[in-house]
Amino acid sequence: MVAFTSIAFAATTILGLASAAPQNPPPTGVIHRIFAGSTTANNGLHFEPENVVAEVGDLIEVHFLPKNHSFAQSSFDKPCVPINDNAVFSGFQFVTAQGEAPNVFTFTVKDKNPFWFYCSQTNGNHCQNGMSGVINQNFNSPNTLAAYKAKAAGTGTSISPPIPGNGGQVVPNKPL
Ligand SMILES: *[C@@H]1O[C@H](CO)[C@@H](O)[C@H](O)[C@H]1NC(C)=O
Ligand SMILES: [Cu+2]
Repeated sequence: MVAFTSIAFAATTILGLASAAPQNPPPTGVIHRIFAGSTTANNGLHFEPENVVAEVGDLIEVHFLPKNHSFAQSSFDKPCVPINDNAVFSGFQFVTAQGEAPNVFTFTVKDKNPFWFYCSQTNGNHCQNGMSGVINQNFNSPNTLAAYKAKAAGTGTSISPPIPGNGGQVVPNKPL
């Protein structure tokens, strides 16, 4: 029942995306939930999970916990800044005082390349303080998440990508 609902939800979401963004790969129906924020880890400056392995066509669904977080795409080489002007970016529209924000940010995995992400909140320097993660890290490469975080710790102010909501969709957070 739960699985069926998830798949139906994913199919609906992807169909919605398909008309807006025809370059999306066929959906697998698999959803990876990433929680931005934490009630326990690293004073809340944490993505859980922060190291995700996903297939092309899988859906990433970012849920937001308290504080004012975002989900933004960077490169490995330059943590805490957008990978380019077209970086995936949730925007800051998921502020919640308690529990999960009413909406989630979703996007489809388009390839198997490492996808580095960070929270671009400058109030408290979330990225410099460890709020980052990766989808499809190359485990044979020295470009590890630990290396990214170490580099992030030494960077200056974070920068948000230019287009809030870019590369994904803001949809209601449906209970499982
Ligand atoms: C959330 O953070 C962003 C970026 O720092 C800021 O522009 C926005 O006003 C904040 N929203 C709230 C409700 O605090
Ligand atoms: Cu944050």
